[in-house]
Amino acid sequence: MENSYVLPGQEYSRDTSYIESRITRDGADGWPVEPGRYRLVVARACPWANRTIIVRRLLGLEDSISLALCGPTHDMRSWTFDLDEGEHDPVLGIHWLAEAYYRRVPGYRKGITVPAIVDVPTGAVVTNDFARMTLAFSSEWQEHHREGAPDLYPEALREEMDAVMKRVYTEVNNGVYRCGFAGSQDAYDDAYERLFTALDWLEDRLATRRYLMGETITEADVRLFTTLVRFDPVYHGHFKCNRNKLIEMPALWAYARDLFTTPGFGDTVDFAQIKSHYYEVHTDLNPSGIVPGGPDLSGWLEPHGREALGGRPWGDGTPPPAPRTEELVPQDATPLPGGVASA
Ligand SMILES: N[C@@H](CCC(=O)N[C@@H](CS)C(=O)NCC(=O)O)C(=O)O
Repeated sequence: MENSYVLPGQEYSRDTSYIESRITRDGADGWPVEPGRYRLVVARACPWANRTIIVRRLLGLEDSISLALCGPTHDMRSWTFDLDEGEHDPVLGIHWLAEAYYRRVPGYRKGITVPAIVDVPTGAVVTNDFARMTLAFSSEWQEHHREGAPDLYPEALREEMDAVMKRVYTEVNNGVYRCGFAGSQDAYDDAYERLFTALDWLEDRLATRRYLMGETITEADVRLFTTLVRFDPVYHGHFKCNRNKLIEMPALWAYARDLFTTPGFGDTVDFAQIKSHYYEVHTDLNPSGIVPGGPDLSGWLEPHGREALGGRPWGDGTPPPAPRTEELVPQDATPLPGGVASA
């Protein structure tokens, strides 16, 4: 189940309390920045985890923070390492992600969620506070960024960016969940209205700006992208976000394709795992567990034409190199050739 609750007749409400310890340069919470010490646990299916995979790649933190991949579906105890040999994570040596949560908080009773960062020496979760994780990758881990890493949270844009990211979070990232898990017709109607009001705002905003904050890629784009890329495969049908598809919003669709073919974005997306997770795990919404065949993904590689808006995607930086072989998305789960971005 999602880390959430919904009572019949009520609006969906996300549980936003987390294990909030921070990994910082000064180690104030007991967890100092230290390359090789931490393991980022994700599922490619999850939009909140997808953010961390993208930001880790854009900043070149692969050598500093290792990656553990849970499979797309669950057993009774939530996420497992069923994709790994022997169904155990090779570094943490555990089958259930829950084990790392229990090492941190015995009997942990809240959602066993991804993304989570685990301290390898103790095997305990340090944080599952996804919103802070990526910003910390930008600020606290700066000394370990690759050469040419972009500035994803530029000082001069922060005030406006925080406001844009807040609206994107409440209305879009979480807005689709509010539609999908609405507990009454009224709650759904309200959620649907809010979601498409925000998508109309974004469609306008992106008609004249190459990226959400203008000229260059920022964390705000990462956050919007992970919802857009799931929109037609899952949110449109499974979550009833169906006023229109993403492909029917010209600016948003071209923007999403632009990012998809940008190194570090599309090459992290596994459409097969995304569909499998939502349609198989949410048995309350889809009791048959049947995963739909569509949509056709070939349109993702159609020319997007967004270069005409100008912009300097990486600012003073450079694109990241291709993903490492062991982190490639399987070819049958992506329209990208070889699972590697083509732009
Ligand atoms: N922890 C964050 C975001 C992470 C999150 O909700 N992840 C989902 C997957 S997309 C999860 O792990 N849910 C628990 C589960 O599926 O068992 C939140 O609850 O807002």
